[in-house]
Amino acid sequence: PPTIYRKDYTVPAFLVDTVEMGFDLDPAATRIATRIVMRHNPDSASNEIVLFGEELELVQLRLNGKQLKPSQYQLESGKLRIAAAPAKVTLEIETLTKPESNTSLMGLYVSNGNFFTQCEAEGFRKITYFPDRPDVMAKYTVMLRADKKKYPVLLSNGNLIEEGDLEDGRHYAKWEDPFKKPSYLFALVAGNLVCQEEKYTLQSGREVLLQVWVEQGNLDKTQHAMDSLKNSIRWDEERFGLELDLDRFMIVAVGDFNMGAMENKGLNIFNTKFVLANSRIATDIDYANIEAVVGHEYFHNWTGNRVTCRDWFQLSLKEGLTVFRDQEFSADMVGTDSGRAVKRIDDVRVLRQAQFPEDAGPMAHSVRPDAYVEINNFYTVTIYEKGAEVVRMYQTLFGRDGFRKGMDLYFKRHDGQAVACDDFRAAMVDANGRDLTQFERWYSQAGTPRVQVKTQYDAAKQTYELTLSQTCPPTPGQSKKLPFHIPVAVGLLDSSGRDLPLRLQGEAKGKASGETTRVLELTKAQQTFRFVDIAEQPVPSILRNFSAPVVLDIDYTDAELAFLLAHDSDSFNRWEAGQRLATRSLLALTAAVQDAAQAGHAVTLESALNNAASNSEALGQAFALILNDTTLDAAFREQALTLPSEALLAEQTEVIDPQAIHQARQYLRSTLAQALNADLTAAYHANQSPGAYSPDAHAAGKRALKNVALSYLIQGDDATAHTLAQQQYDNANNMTDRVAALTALINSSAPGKAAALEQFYKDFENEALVIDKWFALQAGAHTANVAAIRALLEHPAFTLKNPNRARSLIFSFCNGNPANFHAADGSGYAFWADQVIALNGVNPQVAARLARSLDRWRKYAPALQEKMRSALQRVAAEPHLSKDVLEVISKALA
Ligand code: B3K
Ligand code: ZN
Repeated sequence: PPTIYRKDYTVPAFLVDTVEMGFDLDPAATRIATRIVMRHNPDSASNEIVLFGEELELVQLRLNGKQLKPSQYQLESGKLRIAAAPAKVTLEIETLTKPESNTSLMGLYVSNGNFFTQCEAEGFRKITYFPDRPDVMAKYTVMLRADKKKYPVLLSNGNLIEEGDLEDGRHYAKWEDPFKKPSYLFALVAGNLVCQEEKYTLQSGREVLLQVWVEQGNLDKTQHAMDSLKNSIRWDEERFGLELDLDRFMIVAVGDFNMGAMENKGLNIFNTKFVLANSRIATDIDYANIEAVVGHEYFHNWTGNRVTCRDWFQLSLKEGLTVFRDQEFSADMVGTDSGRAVKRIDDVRVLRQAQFPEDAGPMAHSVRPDAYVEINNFYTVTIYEKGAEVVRMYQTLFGRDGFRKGMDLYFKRHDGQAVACDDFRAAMVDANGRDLTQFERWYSQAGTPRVQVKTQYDAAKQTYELTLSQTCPPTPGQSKKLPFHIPVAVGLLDSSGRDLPLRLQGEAKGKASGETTRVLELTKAQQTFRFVDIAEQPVPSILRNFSAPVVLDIDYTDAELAFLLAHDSDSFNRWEAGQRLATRSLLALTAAVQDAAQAGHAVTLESALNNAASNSEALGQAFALILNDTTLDAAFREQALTLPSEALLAEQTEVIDPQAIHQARQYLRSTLAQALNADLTAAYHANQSPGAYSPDAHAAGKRALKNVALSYLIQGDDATAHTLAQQQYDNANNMTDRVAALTALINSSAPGKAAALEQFYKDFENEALVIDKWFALQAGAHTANVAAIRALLEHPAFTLKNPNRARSLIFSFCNGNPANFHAADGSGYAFWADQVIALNGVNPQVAARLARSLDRWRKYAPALQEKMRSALQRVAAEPHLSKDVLEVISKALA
């Protein structure tokens, strides 16, 4: 398949003014009549019309009223070309599609008997022939016709302007979207659905209609999504002055969906996972995710829809920005400083655990990529999460007000346009009067920069020097990197743990000087910053609030880390200090496990671990201080007590040894559980949240702390812990506690674990999202081996066709259970290859995601590498590979 390059971008030869569509909906064969009014683009030298179309039957093609003969156009490899077209063109196209056999879930498809569409990135071309590219924006009118009994609800973008009955039990609805949009934002929904609706008054006084559409029987699970939508609308008005531009805003939930949700204009389509919630089926994390995703899709209405992308290389223009906006929204919804820090910690965990490895692997790409084979493979953590970090850096550099000025200018200049990442940067720069030429490298260079810190205190001169240097490893296609523009937020703590006022040499007293957190701008390979009037040797707190997406190398003593964990005023770095301390232990323990394995005696392992655990006592004391500090929010304490994940540790070792990492982490967890048993038990009981369930941050934080305590206590695998977990399971009045208890049980030898698992299934058999959890829990269990996962594949409730279900079992195992997935005999890889191949035939996008599980294969020991390579080669040798899977596999093997 061909590679598409950013440098090859050319403007469209024809622009579209209006699109009128008529759908005769039928699952076996849907007929679509489209009228496209186009005119030549004066900026283009070409007069050839290029339309894209895939998996379509072309029934009719008329140009300006005349039917085109096959000799008058060219139809090959997904493109329909009409050469030497006149300046004004009306095309009338009739196509046929088969929605019920569309398992790719792109274009028009059927899910549980209802019709849905997904058009981003290139799904519209599976509906009709069209200039399906985001820089072609047009006004749409859509007529839907279908059987009234089977499909009583007919929805599309914009406003409903007409509806009525037809012959033969059919009916129609006509929708008009008043805003120009690219084809990827087109949507329709038809089916037997019900909605919760509410009238909502905007700050301007205008009234709008809000609806959340679901299948019958799910109306008891829509309130949280509705509340999240209203909060999103209000937040965007308050924080960015952006108002909902439509009279009607709809969210529709669908059970079969490739991604989280989709921001179609006025008709957002959501994975049920990010809509449906009540205390019975959803965990606190589900509630938080729903709020974030509802916010994200709503915020796209301005950042994505009103201003969209010129081409798909600019994807982060809308995604990075919109993720940043949803992160800020979620943080503001909690409201407290500590709540903001907890949200920041969660976001940084994702970045480090998923994006840093991507940046270091075969699929590494910059935030604005230069090339792709399949654009759907580039909806990545780099585009989304690193993109959000890049946007956040503008705010760190310019402040909230400066950032807002930049946003205002961006909309003033580009409303209604399809633009590029450079246009966003230009708006930020022009609104703030700063030169950010070098900052562009965040968009063009892939790879995670490393920043090294050296410090020097001069007691006589009372100066403190920070020398920061930066490097960035090579990535595919980019062997040399130029220095980045890196905002480094720093603070200095005195010996009592208080922040020192900071003044840089050469600065006058007053103004910025005296502040306790300063943002240093590292722009060269190496730079020294000298603070003056520093009366004593301070402890530095660097990269506060994670001010840039970099790896920070700094030599702290254990004592300094414990000091920062106890005192840093920056909650993020306080947490970070604890993580560094724990990582140090865990890496030493991992090495000890490996040494012992080489020596080859079980006895050696015990003693090796005990020796390597020498600093775990200090860690235990530091953790106890946090655990028992009731002035800290429970949510923050939970974050601090959670050890770095196995995936995160893996990235920090030279050669990944998944079993050694797992053993080391389990050993440290057990050691801590033993040392802190009394404190953990006390915290467990002190953080019950009796009474009616509420997903608010305070109550959720208490549950999180209680449940992390339980997860430590179960390490002992004794009767007391078993009883605690069993009682929590039996008495749980919400899914958070139930899942936590079940997780504890299945990772223990508790006598009731099999019964609990069975009961859970019976209790929630009719709740697909809970059955997903049931599969995921088992796939992630410490004891889950390949044979157990293969057995679950045969379970009657399992199907590859539903992405959530496939992810719950297969992805949870391949990505979330490293010690078992990387079994020495290679059985995990054989399983992986089988599933990639099977999914490739069903749903290429989902298959390609799974294909990425072996991205980091070169970082493992030679014996495992060999087995991974042959699994990759087996997939590569399959005939009929989709270009999605082909791109991922060939990059991995390159
Ligand atoms: N923009 C969609 C993603 C579409 C995925 C296409 N494969 C969801 C989002 O980011 O809001
Ligand atoms: Zn998005």
